[in-house]
Amino acid sequence: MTRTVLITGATSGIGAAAARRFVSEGWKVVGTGRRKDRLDALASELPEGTFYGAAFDVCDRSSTEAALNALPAEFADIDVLLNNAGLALGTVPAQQASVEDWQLMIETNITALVSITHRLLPRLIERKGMIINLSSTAATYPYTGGNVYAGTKAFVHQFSLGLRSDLHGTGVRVTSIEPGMVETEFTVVRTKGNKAASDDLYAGSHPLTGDDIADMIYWTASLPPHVNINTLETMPVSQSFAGFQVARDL
Ligand code: NDP
Ligand code: 8X3
Repeated sequence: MTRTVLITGATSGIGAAAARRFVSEGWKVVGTGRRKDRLDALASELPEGTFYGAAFDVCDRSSTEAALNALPAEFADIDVLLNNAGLALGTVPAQQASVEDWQLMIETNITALVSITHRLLPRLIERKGMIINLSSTAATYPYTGGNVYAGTKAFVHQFSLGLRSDLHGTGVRVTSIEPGMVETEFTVVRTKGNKAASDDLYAGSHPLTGDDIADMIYWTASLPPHVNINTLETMPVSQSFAGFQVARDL
């Protein structure tokens, strides 16, 4: 039986790689994102009938609802919800950060994610489906400038575990995927278009790729139905942990 995954944020990075991976494994994919041209390009690249693009802003509740209501019948039976759409904005300490950036991260990474999850839960329960959420190593390991972004990802981690508990006995699986550095458009977005800063960050570091994370996402989804991966934390070998900082003479 062909299964269907709905991937938020399929226009680039991890979401686009996951869309290609699921289709290559015989799944149908509903891919979302604001950039309709990217969704159209993905639809043309993939075999006919395997990909349906739904262009909407996840922060706009009525567009989200309209898009989900308008899914064609052959893509409407969602088995897996991959909550991937998200962003970081800014790398400066809290005391220099923009509150508008903070609000947009909270709206995208938390409010939209819980709203779409709530909307699809009845169908996922009916189909004994699965929810895969994109958290981050930032949920666990603080770094300067991570502030609200890291907080949103800590929410995603804990929400995922809470869902596991609430969905006890339904057969619905829930996984929190928690990567470190993955080279995507993430840093271009975070720096508001500074491609050079993004290139500098990843240069020579052999970061994880969208395809690496798509492999892990697909693996969690393809395990037998009695197996649940609660959290999956991953980093490139080139990335690890640093110590605490100490201020003198305060
Ligand atoms: P990209 O910037 O490459 O992709 C982000 C995706 O999210 C895009 O498809 C974008 O679509 C979508 N998106 C963002 N805001 C909205 C919105 N308001 N409405 C609809 N879609 C939106 O980044 P990644 O692939 O790296 O990020 C994917 C997820 O992985 C994010 O949740 C991120 O926090 C997480 N992550 C990333 C890591 C990394 O190092 N790259 C590490 C750990 C976690 P569009 O712009 O077309 O709307
Ligand atoms: C993305 C990884 O380290 O930039 O979530 O926060 S990091």
